[in-house]
Amino acid sequence: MLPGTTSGAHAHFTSITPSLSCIASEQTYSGTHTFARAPRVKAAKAGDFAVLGVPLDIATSNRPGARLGPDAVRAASAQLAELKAYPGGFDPMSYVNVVDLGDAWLDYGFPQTIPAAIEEAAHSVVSAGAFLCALGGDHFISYPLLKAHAREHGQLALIHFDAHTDTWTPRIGKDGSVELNHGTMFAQAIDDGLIDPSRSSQIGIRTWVDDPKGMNIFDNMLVAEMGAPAIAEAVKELAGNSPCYLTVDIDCLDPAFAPGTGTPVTGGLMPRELFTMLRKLDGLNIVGCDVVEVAPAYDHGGVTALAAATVVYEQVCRVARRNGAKAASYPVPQVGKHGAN
Ligand SMILES: [Mn+2]
Repeated sequence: MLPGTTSGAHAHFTSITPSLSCIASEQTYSGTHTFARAPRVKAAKAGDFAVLGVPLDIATSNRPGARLGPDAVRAASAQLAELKAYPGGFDPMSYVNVVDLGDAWLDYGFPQTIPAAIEEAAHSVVSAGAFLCALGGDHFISYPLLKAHAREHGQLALIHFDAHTDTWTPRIGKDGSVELNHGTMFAQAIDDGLIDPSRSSQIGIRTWVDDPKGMNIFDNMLVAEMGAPAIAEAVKELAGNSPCYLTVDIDCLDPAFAPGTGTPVTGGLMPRELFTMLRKLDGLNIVGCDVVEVAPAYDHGGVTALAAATVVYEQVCRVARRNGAKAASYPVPQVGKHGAN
């Protein structure tokens, strides 16, 4: 019998609220957009998992459109609020106080003010003791986000899923400012001492950079060769107990799975590989994260936004496990007990 029905020969529907699983109180296809139906708040507090949109796409080298990424990811996340987590079988939102801060306000008329605006918006969250998860936006946003996190935690290990290393040589302006370029900011972050390349990993890479600047590159062929679980173990060993910043460029996935992005590169990760690796990062001291480069105009059926929303949801689940959520699993089917027939 469905919830909300009455028994008997003439069972009829009554009002069905909340939804079937009783996790979200709005239906998957309607309602306002916040991440996974989390409450919209103006400020984060200690212990919150705070989602912040960073709608920037003027640092992109190819197709723009990632400024519309945060809203697409929020819309796609609605269906993740319907059921318990898979795998695990728990409601992560009951173990983690997820809040949605809306989007950072960035002045497109004065682009030189944008890096500091992002850094301050992020630092207000991090310094309050909340865990920040930023929704891009193009990948340049990771540079001011790293600055905000390094102010609280010191030098970070970068855990970086991407088709691109984003360590091409940055140009520095006459006033010392760093160019807004989504392909150079990790080279600058290394030069600034924000990240320790020897502790950092780049996974899924399938573009060439002459100088990897000491980063550990697990390129796409190595993922295929070693397998996702072994890669995750290697990444954890390299990072050790460093504070880690996780950044997921959705173009780490093959364009077949994530067409809605500005600079797709073919021959990429499968979602199954990405999520296997992400789920095996438990135990790392991840202090912040972002998911970037979702450009809905090039998406098909919302698959890219859904993959990005699921990356964020996986981070909520990881924090939930750290907060005591016990992950269940389906029993392994006992094949053969009915005999050869
Ligand atoms: Mn990329």
